[in-house]
Amino acid sequence: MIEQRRVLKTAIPGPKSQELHQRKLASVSTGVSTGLPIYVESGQDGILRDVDGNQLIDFGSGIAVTSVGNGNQRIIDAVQKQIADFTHTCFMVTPYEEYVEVCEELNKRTPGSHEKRTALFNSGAEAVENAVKVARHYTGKDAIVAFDHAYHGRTNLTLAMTAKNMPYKHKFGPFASELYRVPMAYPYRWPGGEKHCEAEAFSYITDQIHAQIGEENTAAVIIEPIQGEGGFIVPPPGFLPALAQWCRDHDILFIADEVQSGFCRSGDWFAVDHEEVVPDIIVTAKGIAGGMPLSGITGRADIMDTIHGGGLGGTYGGNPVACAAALASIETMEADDLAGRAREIEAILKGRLGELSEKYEQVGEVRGRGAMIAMELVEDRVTKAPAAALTGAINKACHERGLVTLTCGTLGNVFRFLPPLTISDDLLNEGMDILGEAFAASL
Ligand code: PLZ
Repeated sequence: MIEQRRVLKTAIPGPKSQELHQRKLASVSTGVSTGLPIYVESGQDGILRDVDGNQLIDFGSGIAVTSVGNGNQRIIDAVQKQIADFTHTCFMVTPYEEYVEVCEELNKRTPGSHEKRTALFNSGAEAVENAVKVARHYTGKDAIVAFDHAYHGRTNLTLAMTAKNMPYKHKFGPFASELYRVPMAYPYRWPGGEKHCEAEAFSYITDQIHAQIGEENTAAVIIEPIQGEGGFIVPPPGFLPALAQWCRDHDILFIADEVQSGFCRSGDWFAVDHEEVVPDIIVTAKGIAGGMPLSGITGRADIMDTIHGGGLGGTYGGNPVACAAALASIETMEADDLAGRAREIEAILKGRLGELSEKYEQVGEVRGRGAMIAMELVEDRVTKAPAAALTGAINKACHERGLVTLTCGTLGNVFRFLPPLTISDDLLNEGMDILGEAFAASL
């Protein structure tokens, strides 16, 4: 057990971390960079302990993964038992119950009461790729529509769907074809103003698909119901239901990428649940398995079961240890009402960020749902010029004070909060105190 308390024994990063970092620089490709080079020794709930004995408050959850907390006893027990039983057979060679049970859980908990089927993979990007494969196979159409500010992964196909050039796409092309991008319903920056965002975005997007691609050529529209890496952009109420309905009316599949927003993160099991949107296919990963690599696509049975035997799979997809962890995570979320906890976290974070927003004109907007909250920073509220340098400076100042924070946004000016759902109120508030100090020190 790690005491849930911030402890700073050395400067951040400390000498042992610095030494490890020298080894990293000499051994790991420059392509893989680290935001905060403290080398982690152990972690539990709201705390990460580094090799120098510092205890940092975790506002990142390894990018929205450890929602049930590091050091979660249910996960430890389930993983240890599964490792002792067997670690791998390959589900396509000789199957096992844990895989089936995770699929049953996903079919049951994802939106919609219709018959569903699931397939499991390893990473979010791999699952997104498979959702695209299934959509093209089922519809017999090629075009896939993604959005400005979208993030769907780093593989070649998903990079074609990901919006941001640096660092993801730069010089890594050419990218897969038949991927199209349309504007996102981004209330804070909608040209016609926030009030008109929903209606204007909907007609702009559907007109563009009609004119530039053709509904009859469009296999699927894929959207993050709350955009993650792109800046925690929450579309205006009504936008997702209208878009999903339009897709249905035109035999286009509506795919929700809930890799980041899913599994209680947004204050409900899935972010689409807030507006009762039922996707044809939902993509899940990250929070599903408490840190073990696992992802899935869950879709209408009639879609998922058109795929020929052997058409989907992979050596490790639905690995038994990852599945055991997923079952323990889901059990924890249910037993401990982590969706409810995410809503409590939202209230605390939005309260504290509201105070910052009153104090500093640079806080352009506070937005998000559950334990997926962000503030967008601007030079001033009139021009809304993105304040990327300030965002980076505050992030660094938080790190130095023992708070693990993350930024995001296509323009690099969004500060995001993704604490484990098991973090204590005290650590949340202490983290927000640190943020306030870091803000003041960075202006
Ligand atoms: N879809 C919505 O958020 C992963 C990326 C971190 P993988 N987001 C974190 C980085 O810089 O690589 C993500 C996501 C959404 C898909 C993915 C991809 O998931 O498990 O990283 O492949």
